[in-house]
Amino acid sequence: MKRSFLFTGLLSLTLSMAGAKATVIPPKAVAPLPLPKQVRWQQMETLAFVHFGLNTFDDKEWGYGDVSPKIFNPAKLDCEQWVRTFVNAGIKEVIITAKHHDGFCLWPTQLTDYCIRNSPYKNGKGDIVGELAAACKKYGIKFGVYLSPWDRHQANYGTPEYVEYFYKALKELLTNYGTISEVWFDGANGGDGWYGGSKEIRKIDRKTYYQFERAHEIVDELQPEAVIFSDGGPGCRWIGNESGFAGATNWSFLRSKDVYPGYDKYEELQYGHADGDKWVPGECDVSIRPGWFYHPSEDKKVKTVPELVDLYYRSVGRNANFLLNFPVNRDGLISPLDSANAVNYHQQIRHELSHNLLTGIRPIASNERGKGFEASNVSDNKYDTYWATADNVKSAVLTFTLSKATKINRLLLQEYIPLGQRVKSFVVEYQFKGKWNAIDPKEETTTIGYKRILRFPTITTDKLRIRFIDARGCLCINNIAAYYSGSDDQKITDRSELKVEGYSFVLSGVDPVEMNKAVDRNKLTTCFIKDNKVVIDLGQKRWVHALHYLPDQNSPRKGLVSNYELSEGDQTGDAKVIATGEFSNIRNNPVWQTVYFSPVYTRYITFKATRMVQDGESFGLAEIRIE
Ligand code: FUL
Repeated sequence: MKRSFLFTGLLSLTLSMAGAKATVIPPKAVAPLPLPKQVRWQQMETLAFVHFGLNTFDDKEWGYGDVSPKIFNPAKLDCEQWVRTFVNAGIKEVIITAKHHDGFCLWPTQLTDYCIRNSPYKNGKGDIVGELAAACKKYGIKFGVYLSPWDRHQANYGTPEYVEYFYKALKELLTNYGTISEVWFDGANGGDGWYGGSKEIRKIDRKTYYQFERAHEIVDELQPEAVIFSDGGPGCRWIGNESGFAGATNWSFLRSKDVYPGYDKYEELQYGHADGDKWVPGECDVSIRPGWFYHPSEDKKVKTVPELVDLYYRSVGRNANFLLNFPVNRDGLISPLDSANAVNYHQQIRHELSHNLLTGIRPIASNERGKGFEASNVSDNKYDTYWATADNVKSAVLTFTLSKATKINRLLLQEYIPLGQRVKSFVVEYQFKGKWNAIDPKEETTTIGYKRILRFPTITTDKLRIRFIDARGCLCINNIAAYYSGSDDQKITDRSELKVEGYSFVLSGVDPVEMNKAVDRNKLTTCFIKDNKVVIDLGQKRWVHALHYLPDQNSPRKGLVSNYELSEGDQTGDAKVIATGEFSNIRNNPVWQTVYFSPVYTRYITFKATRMVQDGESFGLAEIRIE
């Protein structure tokens, strides 16, 4: 609290020093408020993630913790190549998986043998955390670390000793690598692991086991500039999906007592809590490929430029930061298509938002607080000057008159967040043939926050107005810009579709209406099966080599399979197991899951759920294909 007041004080001082002569008292801040470092964090807007480790070489998303470090040998590794890509893609910070759930450490720690010291990479002399930190320094971007609390390797995971180990690792990362700007604590915990060879399921209490208050103290002490990510912050929050988008309504607040890493009602995180007591802005994490780690089978599944552009608008354009993951490949490089698409999407955004059609236009406001807070501040391209209304004026209209009828299809708005997030609802209108019409952004126009960007079908007008309808205090708006993207086409291709057609089949014993939901090409209908297994009957013997499974896509998602067993045969005769495994991370990233197996010539495949994400739920299939 103290810090926020200090910050507001400093700002008004800065304003008067800049000559803006604030003769009128600035609006009072409306809590909750961001710390100055959270404002700086949000101003970065786009960030990179790097997932790299043993999984890269073992073709896994969640390593079990038992694979030898000897397989880790990225022969051409070049962190500068990564960072050059990020710089060219407009990215301001990178976060690396210093330790993922498998426990393997990318820095040469003495705390465990399960680290880069025991890999062939640079004959055990490498330090990828250090190499990346140095590359970031050289190219002027910020650097952050992901340290997984869950550790499937350590024998003492689940005991208090492991927690000490975790904090020692954290201290090493925060002491030896210069300035750390973000620390990522993942909420995932699937329970089972290698755990020093005991290979069992270990359940911990996610609220209390890791004693996260200690993490916060350590970070505050060793790296006071760092923002801490977790489901509940305190610096920034998970956005509740791993698809890279925020809710159109997005508050930067959370009820801090409710949310903890591993929070059950994580879908709320897309929107924030309108009645929250702490400032915890959203961060939208998503991978440029379907998986977080590199898999050769995904070389052709890199997100396209239009898909990345769309995600930018649905993250940065909805008051959140965009954290785009790059699965570094087995050479230790970002693959060419991933780099090209990231750089080209950034160019495209720059192109679409390059020419602000409102620059220098003095809008007319229905209410103005007074000198220093004029409406013209919204189009002066300065962050720290803003238009404010008088205390208690929570609705007002701002009208822009352009010099001639102009094409417009993007509108950008920013609230002056050092004084809080206020706007609850607004409408954008334009004049056409003397009449006011509303634009059609195809999403609700409720919150604004740090930044909101609306896309809408092109209008041609010389008069644009924004009607602010309701707010949590008087209005404080520091920027409004309008653009024409250069094209009227709003089409976005959905590449989450699986292209495989597959063989036709029936699910034996399943009611045909229910079964149809698993094959109807409609992702939103889900077939639920009471048993924990289903027999797929291909009608005749065929050569098959893959099963593709899409989990429930509705909210809340139900019936997700965590571990599976596939067998050939209908299990009435000689069933033979052909594959077993885990759909890692399916809860957070419910994309198509594919199991490839050695080709078999068979009529029946049995798909058995050996473990569900949520015990006791029926087995749900949004879609299924056999290839
Ligand atoms: C998840 C993890 O389980 C994934 O493997 C990945 O690291 C993602 C960013 O967070 O919760």
